[in-house]
Amino acid sequence: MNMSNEQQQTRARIYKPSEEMVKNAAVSGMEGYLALCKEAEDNYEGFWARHARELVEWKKPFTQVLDESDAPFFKWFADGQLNVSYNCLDRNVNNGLGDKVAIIFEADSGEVTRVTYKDLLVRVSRFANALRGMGVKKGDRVVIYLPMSIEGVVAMQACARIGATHSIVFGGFSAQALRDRINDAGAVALITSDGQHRGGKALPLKPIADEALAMGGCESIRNVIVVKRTGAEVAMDKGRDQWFDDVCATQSETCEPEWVDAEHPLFLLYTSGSTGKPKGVQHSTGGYLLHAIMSMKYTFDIKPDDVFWCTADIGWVTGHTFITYGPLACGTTEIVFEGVPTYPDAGRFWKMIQDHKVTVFYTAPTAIRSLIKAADNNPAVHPKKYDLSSLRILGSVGEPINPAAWEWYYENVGASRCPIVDTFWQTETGAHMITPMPGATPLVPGSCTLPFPGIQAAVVDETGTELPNGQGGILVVKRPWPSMIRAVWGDPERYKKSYYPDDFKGQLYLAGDGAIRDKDTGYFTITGRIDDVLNVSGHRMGTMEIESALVAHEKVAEAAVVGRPDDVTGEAVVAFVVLKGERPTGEQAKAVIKELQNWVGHEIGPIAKPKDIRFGENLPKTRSGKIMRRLLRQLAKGEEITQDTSTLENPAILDQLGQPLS
Ligand code: 6R9
Repeated sequence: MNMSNEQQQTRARIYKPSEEMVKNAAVSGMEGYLALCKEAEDNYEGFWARHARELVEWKKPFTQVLDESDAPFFKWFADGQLNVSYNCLDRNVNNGLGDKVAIIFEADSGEVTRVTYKDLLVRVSRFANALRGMGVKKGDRVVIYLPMSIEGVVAMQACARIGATHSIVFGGFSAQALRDRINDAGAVALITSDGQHRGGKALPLKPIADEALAMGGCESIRNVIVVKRTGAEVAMDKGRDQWFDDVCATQSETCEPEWVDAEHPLFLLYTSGSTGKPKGVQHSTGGYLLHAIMSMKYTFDIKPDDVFWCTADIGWVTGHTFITYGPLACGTTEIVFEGVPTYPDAGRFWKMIQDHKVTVFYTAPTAIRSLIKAADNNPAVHPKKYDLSSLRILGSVGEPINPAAWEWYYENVGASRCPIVDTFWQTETGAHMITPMPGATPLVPGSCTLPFPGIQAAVVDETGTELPNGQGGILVVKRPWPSMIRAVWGDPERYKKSYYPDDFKGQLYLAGDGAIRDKDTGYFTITGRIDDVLNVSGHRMGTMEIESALVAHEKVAEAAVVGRPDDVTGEAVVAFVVLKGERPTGEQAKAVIKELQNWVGHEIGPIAKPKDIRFGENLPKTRSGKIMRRLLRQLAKGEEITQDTSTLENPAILDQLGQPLS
């Protein structure tokens, strides 16, 4: 399949890092990047071991590096002992950073609270002691169902401090989802809050937790700890439920960390969305921490004076690695934001960058696209209206970023001087896998460029044979890496099947995404989940390619494309489109459909023309902003939606999108 015109045009547009960036960055120039890659190639274990010794503080140093004896269940640094909370807090306090601000918390209301490293260590120690006092011990699972808050970070760190394995359930998930995760993990304690503030509204949380606990299957829970946030009246079960502040009040300010083996499970995180019941992705302690730190150092080039802001929720892996662990382990000052990007208006992100002098900003393409739309409609919330001169690096994560959004982000947020690191990674990978290095990699919009040093990514065919550049295929990783998933909780077979399938003789990690490498540069472009690849009349194309073409049209704000079985062509392309203006109906809608069909035909080729285009005011998204393609596929086929839509942000739009016009 040919590339869209948009991609072809932008291919020629290459953005080189500035001289200053090259000079000062941790990975300096392509020579710096290639030297690290070569170090890893020449001595794979030595490369990771060197970083593990330099960047992590060990209680007991490791002597083993990679253990492949039980492949594909890999172990890293197995005889080493450490504590993640010690590395994130005590280490910084001991190094003279006690009075440095660790967290700048901005509430939904705009209220700002600053917490120093010293304060944070005290808060974590107190809560860790409280958990210990309740009998929570090393290896126990603790479910955390909290909004974005200082206590959310404290709870995670406190679990890490005592060796309990946390499992965060995103605060937007339903009682059923919470119940299923508590049940699967066999958690002994639940940490939640009375409610949460979002967009000026106070929403309940404890009542949902109560509903989950009442469903049956949560009998393992002995203690429920409740953070007071909204002040809403909530039911407290005597003997089971206690207020967070009360349990912390009487505790000592110091807490001896539990020293755990490097392979000890730091956390479980259930992957949302796709088929079947959610998978509890199990992460290690040592390897995970190492790559969280390396990603901060190399991808974000983090420096002592940086103010880092990752806009993700702690309920997602991005919030784990780039809020709770990576930044703190590097002694960084970071922003933790409770609210939403559109409240009190869609200039919130830009205002916060201005107010807190954010230097490194990390967000998702879906947020960028919605803010483009908002800025188009209301010039007052355009990023150019704010002083964003503190910024030096921008990041993108969660889905492929289409070149048009990339360009807008680059020009309007980064003032054409901040490199954009388009970071490809997954819940299962723990940290960055394919990403530019800001002081080294020439950028091409829409491409996540080259593997993180040490990561051996490749594009293969169905038999696992590596494909030449220019040929699209399946994205795999050839060697185990320290921060990789260790297990699917309680289901070793599922781990093997999902990530080390027999098709590849159990030798290659299957990411589940398609990718293509550029003929000349070897740069990776992610073409979308493998299940999103369409085959129309024998032509393969990524849904992303068509989406990218649609979004490049001046009228289109956002688009999602899925396949629908078709008698003649095998599959037909169905596009769900959000326009920048009003949602059209009747004759007007038909005219826009024609226009967009012709546009896509013109951009990619007639084969890619959507057969059916539906308009909505939005797309069905999870609260983390991921488009729910399963639902779209059902809508495209005209099927009734029977599945649970409780994780949807706005279920009402399903009705709009269900109506075919063409
Ligand atoms: C970190 C995170 C993982 C899936 C992944 C891929 C998509 C993430 C991307 C990207 C293209 C990027 N994805 N980052 N696709 N370019 N920079 O998002 O984890 O929630 O597990 O999602 O997201 O499809 O397989 P997770």
